[in-house]
Amino acid sequence: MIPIRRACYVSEQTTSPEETPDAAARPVRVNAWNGWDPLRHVVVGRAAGTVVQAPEPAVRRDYPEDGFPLGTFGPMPEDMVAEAEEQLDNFAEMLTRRGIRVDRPTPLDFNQQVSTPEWTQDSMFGCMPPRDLLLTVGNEVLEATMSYRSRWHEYLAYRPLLQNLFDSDERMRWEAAPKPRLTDASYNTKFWDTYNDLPTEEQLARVRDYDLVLTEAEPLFDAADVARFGKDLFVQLSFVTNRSGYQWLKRHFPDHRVHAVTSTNTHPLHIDATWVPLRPGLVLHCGERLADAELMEFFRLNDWEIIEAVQPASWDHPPKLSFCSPWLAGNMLNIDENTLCIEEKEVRLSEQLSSYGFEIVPVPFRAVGPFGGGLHCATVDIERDGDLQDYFP
Ligand code: ABU
Repeated sequence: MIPIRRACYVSEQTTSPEETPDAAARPVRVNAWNGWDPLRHVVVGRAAGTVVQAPEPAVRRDYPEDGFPLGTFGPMPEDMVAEAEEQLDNFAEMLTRRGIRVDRPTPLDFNQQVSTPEWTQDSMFGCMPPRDLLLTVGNEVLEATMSYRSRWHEYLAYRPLLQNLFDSDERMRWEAAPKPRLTDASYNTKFWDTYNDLPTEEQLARVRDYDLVLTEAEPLFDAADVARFGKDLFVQLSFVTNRSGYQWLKRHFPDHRVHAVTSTNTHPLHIDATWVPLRPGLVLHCGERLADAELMEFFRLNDWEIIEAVQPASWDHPPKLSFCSPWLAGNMLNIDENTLCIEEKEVRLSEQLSSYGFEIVPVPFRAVGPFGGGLHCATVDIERDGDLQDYFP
């Protein structure tokens, strides 16, 4: 039985304006090993320019009632963009007021045709979440391969920022995984013709056996499929991360233990609402998506407590045009190991986590969901205090 009590909310600003340190003046130091050490510097994404992308083999976008029926594409509605931008800006300002340095990407015109010598894609996506694209491990920021053609060029929105990190911190390692070819050989091109009509058990068997839309023609991964717990990195095999992507990560981080994981999620897409690091010894698990037995055993053997997340408030009302599940509720940002930013309507989840001693910062963020994610997706930590530690000795 999950103990529930009233959440302990903290005010969004802990210091008076005169006392608030000038976060932008902080010297740049790239350093982050986990999801809970005290946050000093973060990237917050932008919704402007997001496009419901043109058809491509990796993904099927079909919103007949919301205006983007299968095969059509175009910019997200202006009122939705404005609301999401406002929530992202307010979130960024709140973090700045807490003394955290905040950087933002430089948007591109995502509503344009793009190509490589091997394919042409009628539009980009311009998906908001920087978490999908960038992975900070220690003093390294790694650009993921990505696996949608519509996201192949998205790294360009982050290049000014990465260049600045590189110029400002001489210890920073700037890495990019091999740019994928993304020819038809990278996809099971008939996958979406049948997958959504399969019985749930059959879909789950396909997830377990990792027989999904991506082939193993080349390494593919999104950074948001990696959960960082110090020396241990957990990589979810998903619609956007294949076994070869996991192998690449394992070889790229030889000093880490890199684990491949699956869960009972019929539509696995990023680990950060399924298996969420909270603090040393405590992880949040989306109970509907049973984690593989080996993963559970690994945590339990090391005396970690696994909290089953309560049902999200957004259960009955997934936002219009959103391709995220209601479990986005668990997609939260740690300010430190005692303080969590949680979407303001997720009161039951806030109460649940408050009962474990967390202070909760409620953040209005529902309007951002249709642009690709929640508070964790919308951010990438660049600096957190703390060193590499082994939490599973
Ligand atoms: N990166 C968003 C994950 C959303 C979900 O698991 O439903």
